[in-house]
Amino acid sequence: MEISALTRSVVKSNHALICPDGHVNSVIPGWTNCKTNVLINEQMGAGLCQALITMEAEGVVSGKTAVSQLFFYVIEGICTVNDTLLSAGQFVYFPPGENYEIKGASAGTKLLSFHKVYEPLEGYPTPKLFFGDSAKIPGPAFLGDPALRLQVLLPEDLSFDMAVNIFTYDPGGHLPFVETHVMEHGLLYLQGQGVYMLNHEWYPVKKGDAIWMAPYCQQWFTAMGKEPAVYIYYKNVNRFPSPI
Ligand code: UGY
Ligand code: MN
Repeated sequence: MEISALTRSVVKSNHALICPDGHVNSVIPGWTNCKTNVLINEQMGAGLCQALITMEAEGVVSGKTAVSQLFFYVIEGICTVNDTLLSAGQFVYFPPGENYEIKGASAGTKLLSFHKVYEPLEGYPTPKLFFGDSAKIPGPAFLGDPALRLQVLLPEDLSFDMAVNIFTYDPGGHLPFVETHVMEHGLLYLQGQGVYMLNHEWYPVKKGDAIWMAPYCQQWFTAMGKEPAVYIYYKNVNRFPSPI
């Protein structure tokens, strides 16, 4: 018998692991006939919001961005975003002040969203709405290790203050060193499993798990099992992190 009092999920001051067994839905105005799990947000001390949306028949996710930019990635299924058909692996970026409408989804379609308040940069235009396809984005070896491949989904352009990347690790592949950095991460496992070290604590992780890493949360990962481990993650970038 499953013990319902046990979970792998933890919420700590500088990191969190949120596993599917703990998901509780939120009602979001304008997001109807869908299940929305807000996995990470400012309430836990984060500088981003990350949500998982599961569409039901007749599901609609619509609204207008205000101060935040909004990124949607199709994990599985199909849907129409502002009249453009998207399927698994495809994504869309909405800058602040943009109307969005997602509908026509097959029941069970899963979307991941990242939301971040946009920080303008003098001399650089606010990015424009655009669509992309992770299948068309190259995944070069990370820091010279062919067991690790990194795909960068958003343009590497100073207009953007956030990055969204997909990291693929062959079984046994691991980060080359313990990262200690000011940038924050929100992350979702798309495939496989492994062990994450967060602030010197060790967590078995797998497909469906979400992780929040606050600035300076120390981090290291190794993939386990018979298939590559794949996660998609957010990172704040391109802005000076202290007042000037
Ligand atoms: O981009 C990154 O900082 C990345 N290497 N971090 C991570 O995967 N935890
Ligand atoms: Mn990192």
